[in-house]
Amino acid sequence: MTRILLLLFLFPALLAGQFTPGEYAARRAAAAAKLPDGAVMVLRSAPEPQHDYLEYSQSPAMLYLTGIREANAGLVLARGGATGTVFVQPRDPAVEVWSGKRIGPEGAATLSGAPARLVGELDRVVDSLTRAGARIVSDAEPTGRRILEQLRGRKSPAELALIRRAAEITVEAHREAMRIARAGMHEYELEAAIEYVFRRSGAERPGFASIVGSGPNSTTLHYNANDRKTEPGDVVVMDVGASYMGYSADVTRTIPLSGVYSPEQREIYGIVRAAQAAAERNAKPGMRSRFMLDSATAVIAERLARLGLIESPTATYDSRGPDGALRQARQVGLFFYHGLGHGIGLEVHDPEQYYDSGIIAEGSAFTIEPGVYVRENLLDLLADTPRNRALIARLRELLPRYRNIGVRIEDDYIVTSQGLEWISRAPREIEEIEALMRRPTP
Ligand SMILES: [Mn+2]
Repeated sequence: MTRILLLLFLFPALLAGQFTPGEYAARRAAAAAKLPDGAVMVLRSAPEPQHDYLEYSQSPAMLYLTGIREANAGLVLARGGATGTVFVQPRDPAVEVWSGKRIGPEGAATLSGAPARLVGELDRVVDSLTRAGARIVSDAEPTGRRILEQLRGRKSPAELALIRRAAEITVEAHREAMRIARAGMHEYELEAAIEYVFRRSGAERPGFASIVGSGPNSTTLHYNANDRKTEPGDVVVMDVGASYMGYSADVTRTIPLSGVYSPEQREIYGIVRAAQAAAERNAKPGMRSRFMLDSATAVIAERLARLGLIESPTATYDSRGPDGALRQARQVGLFFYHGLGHGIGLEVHDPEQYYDSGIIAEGSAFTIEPGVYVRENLLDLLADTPRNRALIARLRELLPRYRNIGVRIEDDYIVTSQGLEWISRAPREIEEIEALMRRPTP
């Protein structure tokens, strides 16, 4: 196995075949076994783009169970129905002049390991199944979605190899961004450099809209306008991921545009990195996934309290809910306000087996991504109550020092029989990043 994987990395082109027909057949058999009595799973490919000549992207469910990347395709899978049947468009030399070669039923059968028919017959097949009393289950409804989530939450070795390659490409893109970044660049210049490396390396596209947020934008979680001109003294959060053969990585680095972190940026960066390290120590196979979040949050709370940005690690404040009512919320949540991580795979937020089991296990692929964000409008978010007044006074004094520093560090991990493996080895320690950004002065 090791030797096969090694070959795959030496010759990434070999990955082009992606999965064997046997693997697709095994996935369908596993899905069929989970179907309730009398149910038949019917999948249809993602609809074609509404506008002409846009890129087509297959639905993850179809891709997972058949490998078919064409539009106008389908799958019918009955409980106990062996391999299922795939449906595709006919070969058509006249149309193929315009839109490229179709695989046709023969190619679809070879690819998926299932008997293949023409997609024109799909509706008739579904009608007759319905008439015979079958309950049709699609991937859009809870039963079908649930079955696919359970299967997709545990990745095969072949899937992990693709995720590993997506992460490697993303790491190279981060290195390139670190090499070229300088104050005065627009965010989109970094975005372009990153996505150039993706495509040049064989990734088909970014797995999600690239986030390149500098200065105040570093504190906005899903900022992706990427059109601000950077300034000296800014940090820039780059949250990006290549999609390789359909599998997406998701890696974030936060770097100083001037090439050197300011003392305040170092303090915040150190907190986030320490939180990530704590979560990593608690991310061993067999451990409760909850420990990752708890340990990271504890580190952030303790160190923010030391900086004085919160009153104590466990301190709370009056938080006004959408209904206007006040409730107690943890002060640490004013600075760390998103989840710690998620599964990665065919979707950048992919199903993950620990969502159900609560336990980290072999076959997992997930991120760990703590962050601390000091928003310039933080005080506007605090209700003016007697309880909050001391906190507001404290923040009014401290915020200017830390304002507009948003730091997120996100890495990708897989769990194999060897244990947890960090697969997104882009520079992430302060010294490593500053060293890569150091340029000879002209
Ligand atoms: Mn993420």
